[in-house]
Amino acid sequence: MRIDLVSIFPDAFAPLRQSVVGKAIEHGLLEIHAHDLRDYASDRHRTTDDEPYGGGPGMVMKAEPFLRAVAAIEAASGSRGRVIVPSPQGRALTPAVARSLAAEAHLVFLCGHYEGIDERVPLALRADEVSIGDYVLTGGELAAMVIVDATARFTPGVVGDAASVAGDSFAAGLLDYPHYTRPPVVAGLDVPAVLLSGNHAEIARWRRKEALRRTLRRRPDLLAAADLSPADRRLLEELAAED
Ligand code: 9D3
Repeated sequence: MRIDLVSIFPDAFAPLRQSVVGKAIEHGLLEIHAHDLRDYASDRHRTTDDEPYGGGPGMVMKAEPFLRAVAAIEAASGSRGRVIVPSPQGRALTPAVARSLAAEAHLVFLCGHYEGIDERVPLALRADEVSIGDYVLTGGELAAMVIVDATARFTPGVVGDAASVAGDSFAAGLLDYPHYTRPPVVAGLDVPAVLLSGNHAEIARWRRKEALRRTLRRRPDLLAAADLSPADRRLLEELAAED
């Protein structure tokens, strides 16, 4: 997959060269190009924003630099790509959205600042606007990196263990169970005995119960939407009886 990112802060994308996504780039599974929006401005001050039509506070990112950047990316790559505009007004990023983006050969992210981008950019490019949640960021760059990271996990070969993507907590609709590794005592806290028992059926049952316990306490909204087996419902009854 090829990913192009357009921003007035192209250096902000440096973290993508690290970690799991960085490894995917090194292995040739992903190709990432960061572009400076100012390179596509038309005046000697390299202006990329202007006052809002209709008045009001702040500045709006001009349309033409983004449109010229997308045209240059298309000319250089030989494909238009699916254009994504990270935006607080977008549809929510979910595992299904990330999975659908992972099926594309080419993604182009246009990152805004200030009050946002001229509405004719997403209209002209038939872009998808995507939000990463109900909180306010200062710009689209961090959101673009979150979307790239969540998408890259669904690209075959990026996450070493495919079972870890398929068995992912959100894929199952529940929060994950608690994890432990050596040593057996940390800060006076023991590892739950069942995990040292070697009884794999009991371990699987304990993990499912703890996943249900956490989801019930922390994310009852997820639990309401999850499709639960009769065994899950019995575990939930046990949890209800515990307190
Ligand atoms: C200060 C301007 N705000 C007026 C009420 C609106 C606003 C515009 C641009 C708020 C934030 C931003 C910058 N945010 C993003 O570009 C963004 C974002 C976000 O802020 N939250 C969640 N997902 C995303 S995706 C892109």
